[in-house]
Amino acid sequence: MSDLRGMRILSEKGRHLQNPGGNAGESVTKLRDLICIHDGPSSLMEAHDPLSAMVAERAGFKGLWASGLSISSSLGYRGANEASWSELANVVERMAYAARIPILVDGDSGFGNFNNARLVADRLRKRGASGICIEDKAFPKIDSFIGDHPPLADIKEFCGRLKAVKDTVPDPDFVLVARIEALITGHGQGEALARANAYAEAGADAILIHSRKSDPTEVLVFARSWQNRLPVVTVPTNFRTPIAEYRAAGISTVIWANYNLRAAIAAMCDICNRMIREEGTAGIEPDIAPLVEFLN
Ligand code: SPV
Ligand code: MG
Repeated sequence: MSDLRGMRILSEKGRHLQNPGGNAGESVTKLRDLICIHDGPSSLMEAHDPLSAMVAERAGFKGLWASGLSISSSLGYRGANEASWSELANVVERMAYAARIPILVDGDSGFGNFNNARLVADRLRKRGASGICIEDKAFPKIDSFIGDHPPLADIKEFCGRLKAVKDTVPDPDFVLVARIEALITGHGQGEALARANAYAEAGADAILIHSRKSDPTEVLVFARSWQNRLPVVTVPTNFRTPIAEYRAAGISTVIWANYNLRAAIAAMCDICNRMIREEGTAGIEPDIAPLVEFLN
């Protein structure tokens, strides 16, 4: 049977899907604390809707990653900027309303040039986000794990996007994470470090370094060379590494980028298959959340 503790707590606390307590305000500082001060690594758990946000919060996660890929998938889009920024903002607002822990939003490449990036960041903040991550690719982006690598954004142009976000979002605690795709695109450590330096100068609060390899070596090498000039965030989507290794390399934050969505897909597939096979629901009833628990 699946673990339904999260769902039970929702009802025990009388928590409603629409939580007027919301996320805006107090939680902004908490994301900065998680990413920038914590002696880490902190964990940000993926959520793609209010329900997954609440489940993650109730399980004990201190912060959320509003994953572009997961939100796109749950809305029926591919991870290729098919969802508009306003569709993303609608989901983020509902998540922020449902959970009190802070949300770092995956802003893809910023939905355009510097002007789009600043507008999206500001609107997301107004709708409950505590920070945004933007990556040094062009718009429209394609997911880093799909197909060939598109060219990296020009460093100066990408710095313009970062500066525009910093200049526009009035809250100094709103966290701007600059995501570097140099390793994913095979440009190597030198390019990644040059970009990290430029993005720090442009005002980023943290650097997200990503890898497509099946082990974390290049991420750990980057983190050790970078020496925490800004906090380093990483996304172990392709590798299973003990947290202690990230800690030893000085990594501040680990993003579990798609685990809630993948868990939900697996559970839904299992239940659908069993209902067809078993021609009834008696067998599955003990394994799913009781109706009353998510109505409360
Ligand atoms: C996402 O969750 O959309 C991400 C992280 O960007 S990853 O899929 O690992 O690139
Ligand atoms: Mg993404």
